[in-house]
Amino acid sequence: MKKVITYGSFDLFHEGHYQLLKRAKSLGDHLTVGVTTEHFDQMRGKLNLADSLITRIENVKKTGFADEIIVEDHEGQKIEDIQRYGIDVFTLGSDWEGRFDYLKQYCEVIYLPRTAGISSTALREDRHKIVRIGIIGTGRIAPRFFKETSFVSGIEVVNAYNPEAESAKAFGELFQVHVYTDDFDAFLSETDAVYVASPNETHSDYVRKALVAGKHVLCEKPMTFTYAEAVELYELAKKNKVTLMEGIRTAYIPGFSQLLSVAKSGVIGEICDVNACFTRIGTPGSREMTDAKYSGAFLEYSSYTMLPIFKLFGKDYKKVEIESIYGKDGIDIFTKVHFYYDNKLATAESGAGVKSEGQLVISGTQGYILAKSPWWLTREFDVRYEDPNKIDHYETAFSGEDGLRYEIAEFVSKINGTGGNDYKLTAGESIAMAHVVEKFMKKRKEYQDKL
Ligand code: C2G
Repeated sequence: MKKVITYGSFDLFHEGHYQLLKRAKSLGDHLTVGVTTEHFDQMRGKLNLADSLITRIENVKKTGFADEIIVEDHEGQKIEDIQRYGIDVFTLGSDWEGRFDYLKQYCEVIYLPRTAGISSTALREDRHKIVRIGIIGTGRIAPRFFKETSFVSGIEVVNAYNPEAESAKAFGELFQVHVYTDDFDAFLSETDAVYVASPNETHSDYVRKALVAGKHVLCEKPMTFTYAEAVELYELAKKNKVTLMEGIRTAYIPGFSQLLSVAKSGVIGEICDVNACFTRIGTPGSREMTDAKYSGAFLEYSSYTMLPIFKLFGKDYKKVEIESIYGKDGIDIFTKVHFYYDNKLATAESGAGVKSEGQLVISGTQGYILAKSPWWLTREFDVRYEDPNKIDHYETAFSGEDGLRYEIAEFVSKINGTGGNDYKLTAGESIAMAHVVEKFMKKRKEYQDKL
């Protein structure tokens, strides 16, 4: 019996997939089809799958060509499968020509002609029109955002807005988009969504204006400085039926989701303490080092450090204490936030003029999780135990440099209603963070008023 194997995502199942499976089947007597998991697809850069794994498997099954369907979930699995199932022929469409020649030492490799004129990507784009996004603020992060959008299907940067003419001009020339400097309404009218990356104190006004105009909003953290305003903005988004998402990147990174799942799985016993630290000594004169009113250690980095705490312990802490070390003009160069829960403790530490070990430690009754810097761009972490010789190491693929593409992909999925439940960063968690921000601002202002 001649055994054939092929693989694919088979998202939005189409004629190209059907023809491929038909031809694959005709290469032998028995066809095994490997359908990829979402996690595996994410790792290989396919971020916006529309159909669930079950739907994709069902669609392959319906063709009647597959004698066996398996799930592909990791790199290197193809070699394992070929040996395990005694495969004679490995086949894929001609778009993969040459890429799997290394399998020739195990079986025959055949690239079948690809069906012209149809693809899942094109279907996804037909189903959901491309999100036209405008960037508000063309400072440090905007160029990175622009580049990262090109890795996510279904979104395109169409324009930008910055009242500072010089920065606007430079950005426009670099990226060949029109940058508005005064007519905000005209800027908005060309978009479906906006990314707010302007100075912190301007975030909430832009968010409100965009939401009122019915635009989806992705806003850099911190979105607002007060609890009431956070509530107001999420309600406004709900009322206008648009997506509002706070850009706390870590929340959307696959490795971070995995870390949370492992922490909650019970392997470290009951979780008792979370300690998250993020420090960066910025260049002298930069906002985070000098803007005592709207920047500083806490406002720049505590969204990251509070995130694992709220994700693991929830947002209903019993008490919060905030302590800072202040620098020139009363800017906080180091801030520690202590959260007290029922029989659980947590600390969020941020530094903008103090350097420390930027790590995340989650302590439990059986062991602990250690994620080293840069844990906020989670690529790997350890589970450690009393026995120092026993360490379970986890690594997750991470594409790009700054993880922004995962946040953008999540934003697109939410807009298209394909993102599933809102669990990565809920409105409630974002609002709870704004509440802590408000307490911090009050305390820092009291200190500054006495200077
Ligand atoms: N295909 C085709 N004609 C098209 C589109 C796709 O023949 N118009 C083929 C692809 O070449 C592939 C199969 O259909 O052999 C499944 O395609 P995808 O769902 O896009 O999966 P792919 O990303 O190619 O995954 O481990 C996974 C494999 O590497 C392939």
